[in-house]
Amino acid sequence: MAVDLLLGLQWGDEGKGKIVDVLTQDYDIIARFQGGPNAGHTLEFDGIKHVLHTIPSGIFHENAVNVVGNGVVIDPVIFQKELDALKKFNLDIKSKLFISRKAHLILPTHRLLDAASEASKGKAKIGSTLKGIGPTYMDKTGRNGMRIGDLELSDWKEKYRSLANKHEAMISFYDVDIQYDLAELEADFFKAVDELKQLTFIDSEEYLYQAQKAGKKILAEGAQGSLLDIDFGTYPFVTSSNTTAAGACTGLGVAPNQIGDVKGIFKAYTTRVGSGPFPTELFDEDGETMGRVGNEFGATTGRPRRCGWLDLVALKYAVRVNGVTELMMMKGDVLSGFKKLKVCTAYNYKGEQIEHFPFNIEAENVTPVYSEMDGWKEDLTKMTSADQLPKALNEYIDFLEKELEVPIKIVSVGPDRTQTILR
Ligand code: 2SA
Ligand code: MG
Repeated sequence: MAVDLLLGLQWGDEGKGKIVDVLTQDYDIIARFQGGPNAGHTLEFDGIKHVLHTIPSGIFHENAVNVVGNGVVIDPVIFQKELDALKKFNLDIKSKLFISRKAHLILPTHRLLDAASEASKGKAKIGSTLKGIGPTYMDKTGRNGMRIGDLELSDWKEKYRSLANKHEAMISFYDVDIQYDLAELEADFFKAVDELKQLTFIDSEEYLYQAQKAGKKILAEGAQGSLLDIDFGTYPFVTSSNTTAAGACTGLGVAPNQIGDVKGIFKAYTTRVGSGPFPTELFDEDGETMGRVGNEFGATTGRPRRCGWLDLVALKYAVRVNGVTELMMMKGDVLSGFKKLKVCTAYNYKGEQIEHFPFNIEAENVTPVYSEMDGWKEDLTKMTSADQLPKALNEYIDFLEKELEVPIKIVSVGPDRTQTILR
C-alpha cells in the first residue's frame, strides 16, 4: 500500500490539521515527518477547537495510530502539555501514539539558543517561534544531538549534561541579554522526560514498513509549508527541516517509490507569520479584512499573520517541487464579500516579467503582476455540496486548476470538520 502525503504549499497555516482530521477516516496510520512544536495544527469538531503541535492530527479518530517520525524534533515539556490537554478526551494514548526512537530531543538550552540567536540578529531576525527548532536540527546535522532512543540508555543524563554545558558556552558567545534559570528549566525537563518514557517508543521505519506490507493505509502529515522548506523556501527566512515531499521519505524512512497521492493544501489567499519576503502582501483594508475574517493569528505564538493575495508563481513552484497530484483549497469563505479578487500570475523581476520562482523574492527585486477576477458575496459556510458554490467562486477555482494543472478536490468553507466540500 502506498503512503500518501498531505503538505502545505504556502508559508504554513493552510489548514493541514483540519484536513488530516477529515481524511483520517480513510487511513490506518497518520505520521508526522518533520518540524516539532513550532507547528500549530487546529482542529474543530463537535463545537470543540483543539490545537496540536507535535502530536499528529489523527489522534481524535477511534482507530487511527499516530506516529511521530524520526524527522520530528520533540520537546518533552511541550509534549507533556499537549498530552495533558488531551486528557479530557479519554484517548488510549499508549496504543494510539508511537514515537520514533530516532526523533531528536529539544533540550531547554536549545530554546535558549534560539532566543539568543534571534536577539543577536536584531531587525534581521527570522521570526522564529522560539521553540528551539533551529538549534536542535543544527545539533542533528552537526552529529551532536540527543535522540528519543538515548533516553532508554543508562548514561543519557551524562550525555545531556555535556550537551547542555556546551550550549551554555554558546549562549554566552552570543553576548545578548537572555535571562534564564537553567536549574528550573531542567527540573521541568527531567520531569517531562520521565512522563515521556511512559509512552511507546518504536523503530518507526520498521513499523511503517511492516504496516505498509500488511496493507495498512498511511498518511504522512506535513508541518509548516513548502515556502518554509530549508532548501526550497525563502532562505534564510525558513524553518530548519524539509517540509516538501522528499522530507516525508527521510523523515519516516519511506522509500520514494512507495509514495502515492501527494495532497497539496493552500489557502485561497496567502498568509505568512514571521519575517521574510512576501510579494503579494497587503498593507491596506483588504489585507486587514482577510486577517480579521480569517482569524489569522499564529496557532502556537498568537502572532498576527501577514495577509495578501494568492501568489500563483509561488504556488506553481510548490506544486512542482512536491509533485502534487491533487489540491485542496481552504478558506474560500474568507474571501466572500470582496468585489474584485486579485491573483498574482507573474513577477516583474528586476525589470523583466518572469513566471518561475526566482532565487530571491525580496521586495526590491519583485513586483507582482496580477489578474483580476470577480468576487462573490454569498456566505459559503453553510454550503454542503459543490453545486451550491457561487458562479464566481467556480470561475476562480477553474482558473487556478488551469494554471496549476492539478485538480482541486476539496473546497473547505469553514474551520469545522463538516464544512468540507468534495469535488
Ligand atoms: P522556527 O520556529 O524556527 O521553525 O521558525 C522559522 C520560520 O518558520 C515559521 N514557522 C511557521 N509559520 C507558520 N506557522 C507555523 N506554526 C504556527 C502556527 C506559528 C505561530 O500554526 O500558526 O503560532 O506563530 C510555523 N512554525 C514556524 C516562523 O514563523 C519563521 O518564519
Ligand atoms: Mg498552523
